[in-house]
Amino acid sequence: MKPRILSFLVVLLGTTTALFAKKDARPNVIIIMADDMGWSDIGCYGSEIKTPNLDGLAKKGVRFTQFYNTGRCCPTRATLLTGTYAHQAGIGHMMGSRGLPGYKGDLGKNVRTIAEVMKTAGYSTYMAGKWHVTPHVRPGTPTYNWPRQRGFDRFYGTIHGAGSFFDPNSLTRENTLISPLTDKEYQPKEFYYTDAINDHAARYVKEHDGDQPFFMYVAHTAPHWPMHALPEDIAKYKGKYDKGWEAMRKARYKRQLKMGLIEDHWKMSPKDSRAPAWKDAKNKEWEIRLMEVYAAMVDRLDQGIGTIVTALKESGQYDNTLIFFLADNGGCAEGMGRRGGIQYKDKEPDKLKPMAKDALQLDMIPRRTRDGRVVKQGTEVMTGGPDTYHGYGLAWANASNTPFREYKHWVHEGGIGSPLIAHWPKGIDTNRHGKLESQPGHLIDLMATCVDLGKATYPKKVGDQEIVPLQGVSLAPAFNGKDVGRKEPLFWEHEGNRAIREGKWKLVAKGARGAWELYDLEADRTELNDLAAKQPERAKAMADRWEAWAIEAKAKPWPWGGKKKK
Ligand SMILES: [Ca+2]
Repeated sequence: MKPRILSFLVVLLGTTTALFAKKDARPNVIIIMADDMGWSDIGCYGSEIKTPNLDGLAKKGVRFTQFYNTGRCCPTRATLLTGTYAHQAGIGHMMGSRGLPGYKGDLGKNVRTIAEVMKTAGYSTYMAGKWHVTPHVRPGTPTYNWPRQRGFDRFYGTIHGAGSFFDPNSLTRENTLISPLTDKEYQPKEFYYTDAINDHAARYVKEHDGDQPFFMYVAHTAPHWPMHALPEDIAKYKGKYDKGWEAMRKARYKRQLKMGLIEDHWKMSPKDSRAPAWKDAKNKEWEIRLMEVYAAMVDRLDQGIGTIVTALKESGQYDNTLIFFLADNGGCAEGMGRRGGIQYKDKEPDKLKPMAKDALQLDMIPRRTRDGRVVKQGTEVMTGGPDTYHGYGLAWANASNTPFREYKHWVHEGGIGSPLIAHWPKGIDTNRHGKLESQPGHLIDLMATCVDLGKATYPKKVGDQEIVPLQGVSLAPAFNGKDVGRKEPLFWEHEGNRAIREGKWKLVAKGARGAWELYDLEADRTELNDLAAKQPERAKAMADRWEAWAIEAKAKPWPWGGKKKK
């Protein structure tokens, strides 16, 4: 056959195949993440907070009981986005360089985001919410590491990591910093950031056009401090926390046992000794209000997830969309705004100085509301409104992380344990609906899952740049109860807090100089019975493995003080 005829036939065949090809069968993927939310803070993980939309996804999906984040905002985002450990992506700590390879504070060129990878497989890519993987957040700073330059077709959200929910710091549409008051594209009755994120996510779903699937990353800032919520949501929780944190922990633990989320033989960790007994707590009304507002924030987040789900249903995309829901780190014990007496950020609180409508909000803690009210902290101000700025504190965070120990920053289970709901009508068998999946999973697996389901190719090189190899495994087999085939242990490092998990064994330490503790998580998920002294050989072998990883993954050299004592 003459070459020309052959090529004609090939083209003809190709065209015919394309004409009769079905719509792209690959799923859309939506990753929704909460910020600073404990393992037990949603209904389907034991909470009293009303989260009917998430519970609905869990009922027709699968809940992972041993899913892990990195314990902190920036490293979690870097890991989730790239499928590599945060230090490999240059974000071992927060935004800002520490002058070490793993601690540059700016997302590296040696890693690719899920959006960048999925685009090469023909996906559309959208993002709404918090970015937090670059130090360049102010007007006029370089935008090479903003979402639009890291693979996303559309972006609405904040480049920085925290701010007011009524007037967020570094609010950005596409590549332009904006004021919520003069944003022509979005003028709700009252601006509230959680709603703004969910509304944009729903809008991207509705406006998605074409046969190709989409990947969307919805990165919430709720319920990270400040405790800001809308009055109608706070009202729902009035009086719900009057019995205090111990009662809340006990009730959640009981529900978790009943649901089968935790094993009967896992004892609840003791109340953190730094948290006073509720009967001795000072400022009870003030403390109660903090938790009421926190609950309202989670409630509102859930309401907005309902909006996204409705958008998927109305646009006919619900059945073939995989939705993941998770948290970026455990409940937060930081004492933001909790000192006694009224604290002002503004040096001249008595002079009314409203902020111009079109002025950009660039303060993490605004000095004033837009209409000129000073923002206050301390125990004399009841939290919730735009003129307040508080964290809910250690004692409530202890209850958020029921039944585990520790918090955001640490890599004990309370810091790194996250809910993970996977919901996908087309891809999860009905006999798995509402089931619990106990195979461990980690953020590094989300890129691997997307690559797997999107039939994408994870690159070895982009141009001349070598790309860090994919670290995780696809979680898709686990949706239907199959083994994910993990061959490597899971590793953590944050501020010298260290851990390695190998099968049921976890070796963990607090701080750069803290001693290693060894736990059998099958017997003792709440890390109460340290076996390091009883099994020194196992502890040594795991510690050696962690050290080798730390050097290879650039967790070391680290900036956490002097040399470790031998
Ligand atoms: Ca966080």
